[in-house]
Amino acid sequence: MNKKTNLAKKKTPISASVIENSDLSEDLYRHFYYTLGRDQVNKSQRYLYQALALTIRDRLVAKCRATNQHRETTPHKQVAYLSLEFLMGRALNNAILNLDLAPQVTQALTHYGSELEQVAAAEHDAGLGNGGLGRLAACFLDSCATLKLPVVGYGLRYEYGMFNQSLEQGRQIEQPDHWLHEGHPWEIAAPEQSQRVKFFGHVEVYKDKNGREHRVWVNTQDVLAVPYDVPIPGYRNDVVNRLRLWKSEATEEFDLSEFNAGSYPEAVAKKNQAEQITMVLYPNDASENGKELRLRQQYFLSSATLQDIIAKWVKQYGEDFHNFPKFHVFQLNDTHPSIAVAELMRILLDDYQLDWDKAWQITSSTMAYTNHTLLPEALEKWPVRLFERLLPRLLEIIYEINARFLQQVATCWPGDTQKQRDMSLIEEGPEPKVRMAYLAIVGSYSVNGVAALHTELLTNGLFKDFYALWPERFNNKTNGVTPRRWLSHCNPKLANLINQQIGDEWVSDFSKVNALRAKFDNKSLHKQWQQVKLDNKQALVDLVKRETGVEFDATMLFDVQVKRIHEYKRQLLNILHVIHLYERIREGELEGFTPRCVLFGGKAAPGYFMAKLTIRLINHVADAINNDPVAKPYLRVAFLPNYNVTAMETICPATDLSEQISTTGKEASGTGNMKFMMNGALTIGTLDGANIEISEAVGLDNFFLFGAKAEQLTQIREHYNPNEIIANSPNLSRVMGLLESGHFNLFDPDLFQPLINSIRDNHDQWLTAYDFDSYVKAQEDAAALYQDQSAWTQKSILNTAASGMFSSDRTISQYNNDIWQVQAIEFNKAQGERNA
Ligand code: 26W
Repeated sequence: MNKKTNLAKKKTPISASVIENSDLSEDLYRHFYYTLGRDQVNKSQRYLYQALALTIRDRLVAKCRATNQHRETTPHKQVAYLSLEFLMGRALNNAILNLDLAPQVTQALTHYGSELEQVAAAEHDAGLGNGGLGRLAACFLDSCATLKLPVVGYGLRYEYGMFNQSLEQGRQIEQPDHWLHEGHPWEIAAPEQSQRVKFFGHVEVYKDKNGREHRVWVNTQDVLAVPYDVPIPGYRNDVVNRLRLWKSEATEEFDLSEFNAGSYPEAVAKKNQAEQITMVLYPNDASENGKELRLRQQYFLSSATLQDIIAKWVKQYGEDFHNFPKFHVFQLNDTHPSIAVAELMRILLDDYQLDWDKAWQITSSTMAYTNHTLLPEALEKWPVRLFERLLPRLLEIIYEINARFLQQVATCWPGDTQKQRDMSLIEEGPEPKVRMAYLAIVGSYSVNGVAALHTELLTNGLFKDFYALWPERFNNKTNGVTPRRWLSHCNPKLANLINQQIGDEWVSDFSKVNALRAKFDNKSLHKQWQQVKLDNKQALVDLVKRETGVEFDATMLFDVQVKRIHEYKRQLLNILHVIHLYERIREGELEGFTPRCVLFGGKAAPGYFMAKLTIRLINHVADAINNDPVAKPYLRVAFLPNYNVTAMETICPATDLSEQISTTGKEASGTGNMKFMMNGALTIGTLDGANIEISEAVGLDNFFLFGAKAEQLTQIREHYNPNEIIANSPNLSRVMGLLESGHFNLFDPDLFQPLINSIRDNHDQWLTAYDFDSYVKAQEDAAALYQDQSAWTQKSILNTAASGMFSSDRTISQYNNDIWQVQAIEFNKAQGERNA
């Protein structure tokens, strides 16, 4: 439909004749006209989006019910994926893709003079996560539904998700993300399945008539957990799984008792306190802040989820838990929900009177733990004192788990008291703390890392004593991402081109993308491949212009680093390289110079000074370069504000060069690296996390490798002398010279001194100076290759072709084969439709 008819239609009230069209059109009309009470599409497209979402939701609900009914009639094992974060992004297009409704939706929207793209843009991202860990959970849910596995996601329904980032004079400003403000059409509340979660109080001991001792947690302040279910559609397979998000509310009697006592304001205050629990997502990525509210969130999620599942069990099987491990697995997404280990013990011991050994056997054969980070500052430790006050009964249970565990340690290493101290769940010191990772390991039958190197570093380093004790518990599950969102949806032009070349089976069996490999040298494919990239780059040019005012040029090399801002991810190294390119331009060293646009994006934790300063440096450097007419033909730099899932959907299809430059040994896996690779970017990267597996899959000829190797690190750190390295490197000296001259901070002399000092510090953990020269060399190789477009395109195709193993479908199959062992449902279409 052309623009003119669009406008003409927009003014016309929607006529009842719409009802005569297909079912979907009728439903859309009904929701728009009756559910929402609208009769005109106004400029914002908001109501049309809501009506469309409700229309699609109807279809999801029908399939979800059919999926549930099928599962309820055939007893089966199920997985609960517990995560404090689910970074879902937008849901509309994903549902349309997975349900194969695009033609009908497009048709239905013509009656409103609208296009899907505009309507979809009205959806707020569900930003219930910080970064990698939360987005991984979202990709996993898509894969579980696509593989028809009975997996339910359990998380928190934060009122405020990840903050919105804007920039003021190059500084990050955080704004609250009230994403529920206009309602969330995808969720369905199930208040009848609410659970009570206990806090505070104390433990009383009594003996029953048989003389058996019982412990009861009394005088607690209870909070209600109300579930909201979000449907998760599989890819064109009629399966719809669920994500259950808990919202905290005050219990009724709480209000009443206070109210009756004449203390209305106090009652309201307590209500607020209860509702605070799920008010806001903590915006910390990789450093824990020890806030009490965070522990409350963790316990709230764990307790509500376990009670929910146990209540269903008891309803179906009574209080016999004998077979419970045959039917349930709890996968813990990092240590954040690891209090679940102690909570399941509490429920079995206190609520159902199981003896310790039986309860422990059940707990330790149903819990499985995934570790996502090696950074010591990210390892959660909660003060014993806090536990004692907030969760007194849980602390008792943790002490008992520890006492029994330390017996095992003593048996294994007789007389080695140091070993007992090292492995204890309780860290000694002036402020004793509970080590949550150790609790998770001791209580789980499986412990996994998220990339080969990461798992190796866990078993040889961080968790080596536990590995010595229980080697069979440890396993690797290299991360993956869903090719539905990260290729089919976000890059439809490339997806179509791939379909033309090798058919479309890759969408649900991504190993098939390997068939592209045979065509890497096909000249007519090259042309089309380049055209797709150019179109995608133009879309990013528009986004960057709109959001930052900076003009990118789609014919230049697009060099992109988007991820959380953290010292270990080394955005600083990248900006030093940008300064190096700028120096070359200023000095006229332009031989073989490949013009490039460098894009940065990412949020810094609000309290992370160095990360925030790095954002300022990037913006100051970008300003200097973008305002220098000499640089314009060669170099443009932008920092895209508010990087999120939706932004990545435009960024990764348009990227030529993917920056994965963390200090070796620090990035557990990375998943952005996989999204870029699928979309045909080449990677410049260190041998860190999943980069290693990426470089092996595509071959080192098709990957720009640089930097220190993991096995060299100890030695490098021992004698590290960055000042000497700088002095011996003409390029780095020149870069540091410009930076230290104040060129980028003329009105604020010492502004960037902390960053400069960190580079020059002998104890710089991130080894920025060490890797600089080899980084520049790898960048030169990339730049030179880009000038040979045919050679570049070959490698681009080879990258997509080799990305088959980085589908989260592969990852989830491995979780299922090695850890969960649940059955895919055999669901015939006819049955699904009948039930619907
Ligand atoms: C308690 C504060 C806190 C918050 C978040 C500590 C740690 C985290 C996460 C573990 C950080 C995170 O997202 N880790 C990332 O997980 C991804 C998925 O496995 C990996 O790809 C990334 O390498 C890893 O940094």
